[in-house]
Amino acid sequence: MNKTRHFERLVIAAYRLPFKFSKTKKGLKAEQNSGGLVSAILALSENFRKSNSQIADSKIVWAGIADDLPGSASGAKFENDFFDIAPVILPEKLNEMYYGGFCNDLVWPLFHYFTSYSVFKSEYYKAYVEANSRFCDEIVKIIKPGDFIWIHDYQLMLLPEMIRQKFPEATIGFFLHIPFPSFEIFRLMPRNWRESIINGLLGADLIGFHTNDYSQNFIKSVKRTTGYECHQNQIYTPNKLVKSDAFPIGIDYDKFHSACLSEGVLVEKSKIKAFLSNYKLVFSVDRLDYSKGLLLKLQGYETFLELHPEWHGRVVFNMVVVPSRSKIKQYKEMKKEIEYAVGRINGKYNSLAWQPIIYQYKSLTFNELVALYDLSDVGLITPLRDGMNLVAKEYVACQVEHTGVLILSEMAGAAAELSEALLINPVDKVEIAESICTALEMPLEEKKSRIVRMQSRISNYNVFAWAFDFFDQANDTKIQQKRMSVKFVNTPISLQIHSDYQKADKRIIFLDYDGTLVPFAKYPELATIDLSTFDIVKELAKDVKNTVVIISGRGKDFLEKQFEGANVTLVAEHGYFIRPVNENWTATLSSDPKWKEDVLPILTEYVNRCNGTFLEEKTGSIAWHYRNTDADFAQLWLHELRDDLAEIIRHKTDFEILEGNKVLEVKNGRFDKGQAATSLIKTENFDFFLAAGDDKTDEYLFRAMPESAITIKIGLSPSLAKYNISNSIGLLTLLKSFLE
Ligand code: GDG
Repeated sequence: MNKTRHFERLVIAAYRLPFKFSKTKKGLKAEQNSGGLVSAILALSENFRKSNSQIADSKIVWAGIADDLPGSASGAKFENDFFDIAPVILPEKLNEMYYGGFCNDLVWPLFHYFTSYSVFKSEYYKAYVEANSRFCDEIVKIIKPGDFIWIHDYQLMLLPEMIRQKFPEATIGFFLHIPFPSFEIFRLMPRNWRESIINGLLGADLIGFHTNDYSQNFIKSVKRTTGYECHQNQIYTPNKLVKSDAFPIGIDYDKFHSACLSEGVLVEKSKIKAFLSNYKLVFSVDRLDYSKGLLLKLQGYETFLELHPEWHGRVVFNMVVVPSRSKIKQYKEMKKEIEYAVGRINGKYNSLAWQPIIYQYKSLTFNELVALYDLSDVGLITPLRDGMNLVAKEYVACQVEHTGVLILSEMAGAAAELSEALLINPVDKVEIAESICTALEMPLEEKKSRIVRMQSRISNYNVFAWAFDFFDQANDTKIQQKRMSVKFVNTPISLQIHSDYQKADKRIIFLDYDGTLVPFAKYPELATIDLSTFDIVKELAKDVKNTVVIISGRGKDFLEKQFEGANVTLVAEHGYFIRPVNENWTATLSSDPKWKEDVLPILTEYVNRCNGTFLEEKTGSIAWHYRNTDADFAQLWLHELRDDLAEIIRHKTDFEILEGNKVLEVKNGRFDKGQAATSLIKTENFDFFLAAGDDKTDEYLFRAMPESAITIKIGLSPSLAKYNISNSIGLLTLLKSFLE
């Protein structure tokens, strides 16, 4: 698993530090915090020491909040053998609005689909931005080249981009521990909040989720929010490629599995057996949270007792609820309701010899927890939503004798990997009840075969495999970015282009219009050229050594209007019309407009079907624009439209469907930008060729250029062009440099 070293040092940024601090006579004492992330990273740090891992420095740096740190210690550094700690100090009020407010009153419920619990307050959002930027301030103080910055969870979704702004070359990974909801839920956030979250996350090189569903939800939200091009799990932002993928978090399997036979656990097991050896045991441990489905779980167990009286006196449900967010009113009420339900069920079924539920509201020690996992016949894990749920995996790891059965909610991320569990819908009381019965009565052989399969899976993809898989993919993403950026017009390349330009005596420069010289607008007529861009083109065209060609899919009137007063050659409608400097327009072929009678009704039908789309009719073509409609929705119609059009133009060899940036165009005649460019190139003996364009129709142009030409794709997607420039601004900077 451990291969070449990818990074020098691991820097973790997570909301909370892995330690609690307390003052002692000797100074500050640090004690480990509990929780899945802390255990995972602690296990990793031990692994780094033992093995030749991908990270050279075995000491991890951890930036996080230390709310128990005395104010005077602000900015201090704490070190132990495993960690250097960079404490982030937030004023209490800010933390309340940020963590209590935006994180736990909005993001947590919303991302767990509890929309009615979500509170949308602008002061919460302001605090979220402020707190993320304070994290950024601390981190930029400590990061060094070669660091891998790994940011964790929903409290820090703006941080990747904030760090990227200060360190454009940094390697940044982000991992979300909770679900990423469907766009329908995510879009409930005000537009600028959700845009900043998406852009914040896209500052990372790699974004990890527990499941493929969450990753796909995220990509869909990226598409809908930013319109960036996405291919499978790759997102092409204007600056770089970003990857989004599933990395189901694992546990330290061996630690749990081997603990079952440890001295400490054996002691705890004998204590439990002393009281409960006559009963079958059902067990659950959850943080007190509405996402965990605690009340419904109790109702499921109650239904089991109702439907299966034969189990009365023979089974005990050990329900442990771990205190969490206990200051919040909603949580206090939930605790009361749970305790009321436990009391009611016990009251109904208790006898002198038997109590059906043993309820504990507390934290367990590791040994107590493992002993309960090991001894319990049924693990009852029934969250309404859960990013992953480590408890389910830990329960499976502790089945050393293969005698337990896991009942697991299909709403937990873990369900994707633990398919041999009895999967239930957590709101279905009867299904929970029947699954408990099935689990209790399951033959040993079947239990064993289910557990063994799950154990094999989670022991292979354990917490180390999870982390190293993430590091590997982050490294691969960096390599892929570099490969792409080789094509980027960086400073040495632009100096070379500039020098070639200076040396040349007869230059021809082809410039596409939309997306190349001018950014896209909602409607084509709104995308007009601004004065500074016009001046650059006009000045370039003034140089007698230059032939500047504007080569576009636009109609001739529009282009004429935009470039009035500039000595440029105009190519309109993808090469259908050409107007050399000081000459009139000529059509490259004659066309009978009757063809439109066949095509127009079909395209009009799609305008009516697909809200927000519209037609642009030109002399030699008709374009269906779908920029202003939902991208996924339009994709669905596109398939159908292509089919319908293919039917019509099947027998017409001189018809073509052209696909540009959010536009599908039907044209008749074999003409394209490439043919137009070729005819212009032949007119003189040019010794410098430059062509810039942004969409598929420009690929004809690039293909027609001679080998020596400088071809530039605007944007990041794959292209025949030699170079890429992120956006129009970059191209204009290059063109402007020619004038200096
Ligand atoms: C978030 C996501 C995702 C619990 N009680 C005790 C105790 N624990 C330990 C368990 C487990 C961890 O805490 C809980 O992890 P979960 O995954 O179940 O849940 P969240 O805390 O909500 O975690 C979740 C996770 O992040 C990781 O990405 O799986 O979906 O919500 O390790 O063992 N440990 C001890 N005593 C307890 O009483 N010693």
